[in-house]
Amino acid sequence: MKKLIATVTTVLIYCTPHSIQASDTEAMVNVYGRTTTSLNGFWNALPDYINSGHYRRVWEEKTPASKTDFYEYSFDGTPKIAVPGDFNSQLDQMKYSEGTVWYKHTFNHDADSRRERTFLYFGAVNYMAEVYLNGELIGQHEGGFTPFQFEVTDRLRPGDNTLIVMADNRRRSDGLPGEAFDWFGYGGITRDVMLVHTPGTFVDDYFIRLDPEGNICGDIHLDGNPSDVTVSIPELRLKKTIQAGSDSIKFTTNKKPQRWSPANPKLYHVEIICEGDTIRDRIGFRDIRTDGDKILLNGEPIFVKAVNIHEETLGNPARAFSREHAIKMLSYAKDLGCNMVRLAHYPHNEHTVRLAEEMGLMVWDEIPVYQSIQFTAPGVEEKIHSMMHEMVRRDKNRCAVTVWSLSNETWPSTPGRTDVLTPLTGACRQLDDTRLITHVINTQHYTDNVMHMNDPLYDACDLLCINEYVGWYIPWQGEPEQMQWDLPSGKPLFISEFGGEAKYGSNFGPKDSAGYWSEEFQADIYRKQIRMFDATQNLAGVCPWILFDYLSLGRMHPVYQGGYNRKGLVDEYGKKKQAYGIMKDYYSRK
Ligand code: GCB
Repeated sequence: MKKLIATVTTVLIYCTPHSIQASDTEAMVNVYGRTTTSLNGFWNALPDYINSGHYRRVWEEKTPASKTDFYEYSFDGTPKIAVPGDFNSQLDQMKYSEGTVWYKHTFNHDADSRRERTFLYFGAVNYMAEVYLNGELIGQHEGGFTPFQFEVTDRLRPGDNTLIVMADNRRRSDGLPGEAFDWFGYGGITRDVMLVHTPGTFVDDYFIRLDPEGNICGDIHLDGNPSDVTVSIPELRLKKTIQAGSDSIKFTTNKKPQRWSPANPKLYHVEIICEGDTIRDRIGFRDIRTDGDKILLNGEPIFVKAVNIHEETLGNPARAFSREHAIKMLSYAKDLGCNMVRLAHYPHNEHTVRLAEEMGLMVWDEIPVYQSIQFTAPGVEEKIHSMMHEMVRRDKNRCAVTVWSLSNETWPSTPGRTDVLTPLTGACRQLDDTRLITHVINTQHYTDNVMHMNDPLYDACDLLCINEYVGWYIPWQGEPEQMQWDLPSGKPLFISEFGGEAKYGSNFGPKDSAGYWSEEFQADIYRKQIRMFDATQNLAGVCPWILFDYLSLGRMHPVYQGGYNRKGLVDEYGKKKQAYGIMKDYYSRK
């Protein structure tokens, strides 16, 4: 039985290449392929504006026993809000607040239907979570965008069980992200919650992929006792049994599958069986690598046509969490002509990643190591590693994920930055050497129409990513087609962000002035950027910032922004701006 209380801050694991290990709270992979009981639904929500819930010990749910007793909290009479779902969009009084909400949910556990072991799984809680089951703390988790679990086999009782969960989304100087970030930090239990039922020994993790020769190979990890394991892919007539040895199993084959690509997003049904446990998944196979300044997908050069996306719903701002939300968002990316989505700036929900894979969109997965991180503060490096582990663990079987992005816009002048992020890159490569690994950088100097890119972190990257915003944050210094690039040689150049703001339909002032947020001004930035792209030799891909306008309260212009970052090609209701058509034309001819 595992130790139940652990925080991500206390666990740092460095694996040998492709060996699989987990911290106590790291979730088993592919929960959607397992026997589960959903705990989604409407939960009581008790806002705690001044964080007094710990002092009052709200998880004890005391009620007066005598005439002189009283307790200054109660879950009775609180509103019920949807889980999954952020609290900001559901509780008027929390609309723009960062703080704590205590959730309560009672569920019936039917002892007869139990398998041998049960885990309580959260897809994500933003940002700090504390979980109490039947009045006792069973664990904590820090980090708003990755799953975690606790084994509750011996803690569940037949009949009613009560869960109380603290979700605290206050920004923290030692958090990931840190104190400043340009999106809205929706708090709460933002992704699926479920009980996962397993036998005593079960497959908790696997990584099935291609070896360098293009044959299927894999690693499988068991939680429990050693057991024989059978892997089968019926369509390929592959059935391989590996004899029980230890809890970590490796296998190789001589099967060469069809390759997944945006044009042919082929997935195979895969079954992994160990004593008493069968897990099913749909897995694709592809090869992504760089060759000099080219990106090769399955051996062929590919121009990456990407778009940035935040995980926010259209129409009514809230954290997106469902397959239905993903269908809406990704359909725009497909219509735009994209072959990749950059899921900025944190791991998005698993439905989105799986759907992108089915739709033929490569995925860029990123951890929220964003701008002002306190790399030398106690525990921060460990948190960064844990988050990287949690992201890689969840998504490594999604072949559509072709890029692990380990930071966005950090600066060499920040103490510890390069010393922390360089070994992080090595640790990620050790876990998974089948993808491109990068950091997104904006430390360039643009002078006399020359873009100088020389950050020490580029040495660790497979891609030379740059967020450049010429035409918006910095004016053009010459004709776009005459722009020169001064960059480290031998790696692909990828423009990971560019763009500018426009309010849909804005018709307020001169169209050639940035200060009126006109669609025309934004469109002109795109036209010029495209002239520059066309003249940039060996450009490997581009990624506009951003597909949709999104909530970001630092965007304070009352007329044009109203709390929204307006760099979307599409507004927050789904209406396409002029720049959308310009980008779509560019992608259709690339
Ligand atoms: C950036 C950041 C992105 C911002 C964007 C902007 O460079 O990476 O998160 O939101 O600029 O709109 O300024």
